[in-house]
Amino acid sequence: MDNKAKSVDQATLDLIAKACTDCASTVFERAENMKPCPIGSEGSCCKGCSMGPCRMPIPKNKVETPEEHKKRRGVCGATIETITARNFARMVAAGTAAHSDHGRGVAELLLAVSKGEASGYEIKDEQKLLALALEWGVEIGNRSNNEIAKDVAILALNEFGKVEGELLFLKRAPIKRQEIWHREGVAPRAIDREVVEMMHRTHTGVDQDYENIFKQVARTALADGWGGSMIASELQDILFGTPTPVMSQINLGVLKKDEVNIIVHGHEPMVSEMVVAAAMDPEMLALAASVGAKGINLAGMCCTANEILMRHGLPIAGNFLQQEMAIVTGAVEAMVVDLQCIMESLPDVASCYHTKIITTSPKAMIKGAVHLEFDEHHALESAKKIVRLAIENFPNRRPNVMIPNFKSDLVAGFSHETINYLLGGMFRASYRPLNDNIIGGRIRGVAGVVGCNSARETHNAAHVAMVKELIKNDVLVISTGCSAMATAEAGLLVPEAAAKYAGAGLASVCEAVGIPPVLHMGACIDNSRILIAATMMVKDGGLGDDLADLPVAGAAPEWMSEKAIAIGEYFVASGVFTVFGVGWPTTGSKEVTDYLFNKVEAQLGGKWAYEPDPIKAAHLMIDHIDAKRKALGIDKARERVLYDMAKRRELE
Ligand code: SF4
Ligand code: MSK
Repeated sequence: MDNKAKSVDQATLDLIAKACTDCASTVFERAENMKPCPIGSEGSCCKGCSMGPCRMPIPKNKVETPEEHKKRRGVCGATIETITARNFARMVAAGTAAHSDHGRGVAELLLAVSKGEASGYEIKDEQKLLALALEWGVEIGNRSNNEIAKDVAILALNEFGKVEGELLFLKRAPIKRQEIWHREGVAPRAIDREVVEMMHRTHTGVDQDYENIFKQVARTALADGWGGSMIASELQDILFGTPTPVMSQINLGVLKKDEVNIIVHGHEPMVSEMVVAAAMDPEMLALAASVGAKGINLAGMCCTANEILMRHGLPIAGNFLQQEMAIVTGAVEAMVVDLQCIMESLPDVASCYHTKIITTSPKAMIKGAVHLEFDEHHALESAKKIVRLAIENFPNRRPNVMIPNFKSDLVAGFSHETINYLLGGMFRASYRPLNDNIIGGRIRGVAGVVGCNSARETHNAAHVAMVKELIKNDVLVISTGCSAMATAEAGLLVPEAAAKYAGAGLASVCEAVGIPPVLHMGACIDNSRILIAATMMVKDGGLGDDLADLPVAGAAPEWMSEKAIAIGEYFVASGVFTVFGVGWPTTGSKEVTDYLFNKVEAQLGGKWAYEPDPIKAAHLMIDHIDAKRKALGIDKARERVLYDMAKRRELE
């Protein structure tokens, strides 16, 4: 691949070139040297037991006869349908486990804080704590915040392994949605239970009816979206504050030549929150000055970046495919990592420079990194150790420093509460104005565009192209994760982007409210906020009585992680049409793929689609939104508004 085709971001391209000069091996180079396995990528390989691995690809260059299809079985007799379903199911189980274990960690921290065992942390959003306590039936009375938080934390931890009942947050969904989950037998019970059952049912010789496997797939994914992820977002807001709109900057140009640069990378804000506090500590600032630095510059990477951006306005250095590029600048003293989406190559890249890679979690160690285990009970001390190590590394910078002069402004922090407030005001906070604008046709619908980057595609290209196409067609975009960062780097996360890129209807609403046409809603874990926002749209009325009735769609055009598949599945199981790009992991079985792309809609109201072309994918979403508008009887309103706009343009 020509270097220019590796990214649409010039800072990344400049650093890919620098990495070549510095002899640093990066993901872009490795992706060229390692082609994806064609059998694995279509889901046709099973390594479920030692009689295999059994590989059963679709015969190339010929149409498979029914007899040939029958012969595509593993040694144990498993059909290709069972095998592709099992592979998909295990991705969902892994993704759900990742998000949910994150959620468990936050609940454990809240419990420790409530008992006074985690100095440095405190309850920052009392209102949210009380609201959740009320929702979960925790007594408030004259009890202290810590007493209430203790009960809330125990209830949250109970969600992972309780012996009876269903997940508490399911009750947040519209009634009709809850009825669908019950009718289909997919309402999750306890989070750990669903993941364990998914792993059990996909063990060799257990569940061998792919449609039955997919019931558990839906239940497991719902345990992520309406369970583990939602617990993480809610409790993080209670502990660290609910995000409100904040201005900041993004891209590798946020690194500073004359300051100690520390990058916090991964997903959990528990570590990064304390690193933020430590970096502002006078003792640390004095130490930085003593080694000749003008200050300490903290920036984020991947979803940790989203967490500290939303709550502190700290800048973002980049998204998933930019993690090695940050080190290639030669200007990063330390990259502090916790969990998820961290490339094992980081210490190797860092060996070409002076950067220290610091792992902090006992769950995620990397050979070649410095391990400074983070102790939540002495959090600030742990964070200071990390910051000190970075400062002491500043004099070791080598001459090969090159910080690209690229950074973009952005506005982030659109939690569900913020959208509610911005649209309706403090005393009549509601989604009514959003619904009215959708019903009236100024806003055609809402799209959640989320997910990763993949080294199999041009970095950021699909995110930016898809989102531009959606907003041009008056679709308001809600974004999280690396997708939000991709569009931020392209300048779409500022209010001025509405006039430049959005259709006339959407632009008029953005201008009136003062919001960008793409709303940054947080990290991957915060996709659960999108579920809440969609639920509020249903509850405010006029757009049907289920999530599946809404003119909304979801997409992950550059997905790569198993977490993305879990997220997509909980969108589908919540009634949302969801389009993925890059590649589709069940193409080995036409029947299973057809089930996910069509048949599942009759059961759950949502369905999957695969379309690697981001413009075509955007139009699949727009067509779906238009079909939902028609079903709601609000398509005429839009036609009228479009006519008015056209007339207005003619006049202009
Ligand atoms: Fe092959 Fe069946 Fe073993 Fe899978 S479980 S590797 S299909 S024998
Ligand atoms: S960080 S899961 S690459 S969005 Fe959440 Fe980005 Fe995907 Fe990781």
